[in-house]
This record gives sequence, C-alpha cells and structure tokens, in this order.
Amino acid sequence: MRIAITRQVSPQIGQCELTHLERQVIDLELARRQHHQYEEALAALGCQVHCLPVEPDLPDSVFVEDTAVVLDEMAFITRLGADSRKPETTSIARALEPYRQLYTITAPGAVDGGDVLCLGKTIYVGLSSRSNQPAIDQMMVFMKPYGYTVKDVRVSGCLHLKSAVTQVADNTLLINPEWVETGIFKDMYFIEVDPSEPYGANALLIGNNLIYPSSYPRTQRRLEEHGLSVKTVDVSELIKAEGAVTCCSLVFKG
Ligand code: CIR
Repeated sequence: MRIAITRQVSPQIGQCELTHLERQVIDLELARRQHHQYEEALAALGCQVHCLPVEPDLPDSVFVEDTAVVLDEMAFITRLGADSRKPETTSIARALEPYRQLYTITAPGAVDGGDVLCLGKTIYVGLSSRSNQPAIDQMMVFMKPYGYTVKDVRVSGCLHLKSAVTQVADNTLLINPEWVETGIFKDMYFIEVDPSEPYGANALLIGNNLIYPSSYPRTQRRLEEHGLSVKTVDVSELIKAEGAVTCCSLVFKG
C-alpha cells in the first residue's frame, strides 16, 4: 500500500517564502479547494492519504516534501534551508516514526526535500539556495549502509532541483535544461519542458501515472505524446507560493 502524507494549507500562506517569484495575492479558499483536489487525485491513484492538522503559524507548511526524504529502508528528517520553515519538521517526524527508522540532518547541514531526487539507488541533491554540502555529507553517512550513492548537482535559476527535473517514467526525466545540466543523469531519456513553460518540469509519479499541473498544457502534450498517463490538477494558487505537485506530499510504501 502507498501512503501519502499531506498537510492542510496554512491560513498564513500569503506570507510564504518566495525566492524567484514576485508576491501575488493567494486566494486561501481556492488554495484549500485545489489542495483537496490534489489529495483526491492521490487517493484515485491508490494512495492512502494521511492529512496532518493545519499549522496556523507556519506559512509554507503545506509543502511537506521539503521536511523529509522517505526511502524503502529508512527516512531522514531534513533541516530546512529557510529559517521560517525549520519548525515544520517536528510533526512530520512524529508522523513518520511508525513507518521508518529515522535519521536527522543537523546544523550546519541544511537541505530541503525538494532538492532530493531519488533514482533507484542514486540520490541526486541540488546545491540550491536551500541545501548545502554539510547536509550532503551527512546524507552519505546515513545512506551508505543501505547501498545508496549520493551525488551533488548544481542548479541555477530555480528554487529546488525538482523545480528543474523530475522522474516521469522508469528511465525518463522531465527537465528544464536551462536550470540543470543533463549530463550528470546517466542512462536516462529526457523530455524537455516547452520553452514557454519553464516551471513545468515538476511532475509527481505515482506508479505509472503522473499528477501534473494544468497550468502547463504544452509540456503536458509532450508527456502524453510519449505515451505517459497524465492526470492534471489545478494548483494555480500553490504555484504562486513557488510550489508545485511533488512538494505537497510525501509518498512512500507503507
Ligand atoms: C518555499 O519557498 O520554501 C515555499 N514557498 C515553496 C516550497 C516548494 N517546495 C518544493 O517545491 N519542494
């Protein structure tokens, strides 16, 4: 069984962290409806959705992906790069404890889960404004006994590694080559975002299906032309908070 941990949208989402986007008004009720539809899409694809209570004082707490990385054998709790987000991990550690042995990134390490792309036994970590080398060094120590290799990746122009590249099929990546170099990903086939949709590289793969924002129709067409099964969700309000689809859940085998 697949479990998806999510968290309700905070009433403070309008005060979220922003790095590459200008602040726009976020319609809270619409954001909540969209988030609920996202949860319904996860459930329709067979996930058991475990929605954590709202964190009223943590504007970005809907973006649970950044708080942990859950692998089949273990999980680690991140130390978030933005100070305003650091308290988000406490409740996530509690929620994950029943499922996995937990390790915790400590200072001076900092990493957001959005920077961690797991492809089989290779873990790619974006060196972004949120994630640093000391965190990568700690991850190497945690993960080596489980047979994982950790590789750092330079990203520029976007918030996280997974803003620039995500897995969309067994050996296929959806990528914005302006933000990350393709050469580091060995033996992978690439689908590039449509150049008019730079933010379109973030797709959430559940089994053989993709959850994908309806905001990027041209890239969506490219995915479908490759025979991929795409279920779209409207997450326009979460996009204004510099989020997308991977960032709103932690999905793992229960
Ligand atoms: C932030 O800047 O941290 C949030 N406003 C957006 C985080 C999105 N997370 C993700 O894509 N993994």
